[in-house]
Amino acid sequence: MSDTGVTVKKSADFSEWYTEVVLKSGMAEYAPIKGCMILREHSYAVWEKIQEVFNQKIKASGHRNVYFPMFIPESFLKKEAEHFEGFVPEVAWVTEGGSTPLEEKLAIRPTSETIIYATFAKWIRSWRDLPIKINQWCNIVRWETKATKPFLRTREFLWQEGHTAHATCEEAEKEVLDILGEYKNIMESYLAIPVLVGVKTESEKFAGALYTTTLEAMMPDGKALQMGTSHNLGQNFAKVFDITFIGEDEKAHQVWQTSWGISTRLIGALVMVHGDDRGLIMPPKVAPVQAVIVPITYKDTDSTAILAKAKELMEELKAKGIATVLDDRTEYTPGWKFNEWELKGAPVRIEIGPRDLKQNQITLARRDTHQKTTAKMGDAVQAIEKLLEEIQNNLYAQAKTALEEKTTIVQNYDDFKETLKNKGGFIKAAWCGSARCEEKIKEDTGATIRLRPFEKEKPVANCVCCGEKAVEMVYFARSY
Ligand code: 86X
Repeated sequence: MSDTGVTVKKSADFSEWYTEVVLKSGMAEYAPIKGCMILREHSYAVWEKIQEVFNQKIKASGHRNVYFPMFIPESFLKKEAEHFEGFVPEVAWVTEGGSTPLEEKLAIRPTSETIIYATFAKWIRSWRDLPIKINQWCNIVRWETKATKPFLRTREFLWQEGHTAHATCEEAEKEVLDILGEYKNIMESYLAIPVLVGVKTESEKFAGALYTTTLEAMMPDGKALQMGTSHNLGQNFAKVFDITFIGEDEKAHQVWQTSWGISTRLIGALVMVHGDDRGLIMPPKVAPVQAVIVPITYKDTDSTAILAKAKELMEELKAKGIATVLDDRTEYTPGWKFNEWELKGAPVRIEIGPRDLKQNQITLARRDTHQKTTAKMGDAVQAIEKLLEEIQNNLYAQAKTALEEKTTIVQNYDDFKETLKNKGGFIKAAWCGSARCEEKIKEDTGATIRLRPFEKEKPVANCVCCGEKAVEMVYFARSY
């Protein structure tokens, strides 16, 4: 196998396969800084698509984008001492400007609650100033000590963080769920990745929150991946940062807040869930290149007519909003181009060769199933639009089946441990609600409660750990 293609099978060494795919497809490059990565054109385009979709949604519901400084004075972080303690080892600091020590050292934002909420306190005076609904797209730095992995865990990453302040608890509650719904839509309808939604347990939630809602996906190696979170912060930060308003009742109240985020981690999930032994498979709705036209021409033969047809088709497809590339490079053979575009995950390949030309048709190859079909030149656009839709749906359906296959209901602790060891995935089991059992299971098996589902089901048995009466069914898994 050449050094340009993927040399490791997804089923043979999942971790190696992943690294090869992100590097060789042109998504990412290691940076000359430990734990950091370069997002290249092919992944940044996916991020831009996510931004486009999410921006459109949140703006329609009255949110506005802003930008706060990336430097956070130490005293700000210390204001929420309780949550801060646990995060201290992950904070990167700026201590000098030029060669002059700073009077107060500055954190490079690990998240922006403190600087944003200190500002909210200045903006908010009366109920007329509410709600405030802002979002920022930015970079975040967390000095990870665990092993890093492109997209999934790097010391610097890109995300959006939304921050809102409301007059009532109900309004904040609705905001948390509205955003969770938008996240679910992006993950399922665009990235074609099915997710479970629910609430984190007390020990897994963000310490600054009343409760944390989460979206969790299943990776092919049986490990869960948190795809996004939306927190109801209650009045916790309002107390610390003194964010009060005079209500219509002319009395002082503290605001109710939410914060929420998704990150470039989503791109890692997309690679893991959809990729195969030939490389990436891009869901059409986020694919930077949705269709690639490869003219089947060879050296020393006249390709004028084929190229003319190819150009004509490209213009037609572009006019219909289909991201199309005509790969008319002469220095590569058609076969070489096929491999490269498969590696890059272009969902549809369009071939136009001498035979196609003669029959006034095109040959279409699907990236997901490798099926080949032909279409009359006059029906090309319609056929391609239909194919893109089918691929989008098929990728979701496949991922959904994989998620279901990797979800096991267990009744007792022996089955729990057996399943986790042999199969991994989500384990749905009855839980008594105690942190003690949750902790014991984590110690024994490495699995944590990923979420308590919104859709409640009656416990099928007693608590999988202690055997006492269970209060609910929850999802356990080992996770990234
Ligand atoms: C928690 C909470 C929240 C907005 C989100 O999950 C979505 C977007 N923020 C983030 N968190 C921290 O607060 C935190 C704080 C420090 Cl100082 C740190 F070093 C790491 C952190 N990691 C997560």
